[in-house]
Amino acid sequence: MMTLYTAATGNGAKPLLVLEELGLPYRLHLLDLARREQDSPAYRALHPGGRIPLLHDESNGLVLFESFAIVLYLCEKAARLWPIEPRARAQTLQWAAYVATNLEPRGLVLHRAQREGWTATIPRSFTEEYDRFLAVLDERLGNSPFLAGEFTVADLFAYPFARNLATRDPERYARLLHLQNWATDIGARAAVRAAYARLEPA
Ligand SMILES: N[C@@H](CCC(=O)N[C@@H](CS)C(=O)NCC(=O)O)C(=O)O
Repeated sequence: MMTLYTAATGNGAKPLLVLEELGLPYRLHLLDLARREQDSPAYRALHPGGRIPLLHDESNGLVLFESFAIVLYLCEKAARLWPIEPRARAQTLQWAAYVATNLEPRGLVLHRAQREGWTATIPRSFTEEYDRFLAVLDERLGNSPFLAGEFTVADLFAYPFARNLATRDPERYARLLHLQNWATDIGARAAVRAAYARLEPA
């Protein structure tokens, strides 16, 4: 059995989406980040940085953090969602890395600026660069139904970013029509709906 320690955030959703899509058995341990449950000594013993998500695989004792590492581990374990064929495998990594390294950090800066009231200090060059990165993603999804050509872990890994963009930055999201169509399709998957129902119970 595996236990996923997580919370209702973009990174926190990623392994849950993959667990549901793969149909692997797991226990869910939701942490209340606002109450700083991630700082408890018991949790810090698992993750010294006190961050979510974290996976404990009791079958082999592995304790793993970083959402990208966790989702790839799950795909390897189930031998699904991460293609074996080298070209498709590399493209899967490419698009997941594209989102994780170019889009998510910039999106987070803009979100924090909005929440904390320092949007006016962000230079135009920053948002222009962000828009260029987003345009590449949008164009890709205009040419392919899925990021790596076929449905892979890259689509599940990237979905929480698009979902957050839709609520945090609706004007920007409204300009990205292919991203919107793709996100509607991914969000309608039974596994994705099941994951969010567990993560964000009504
Ligand atoms: N790069 C890490 C990011 C982990 C991370 O920063 N998680 C945030 C939630 S998205 C967290 O645990 N925050 C807890 C805190 O701020 O104390 C990953 O992808 O797993």
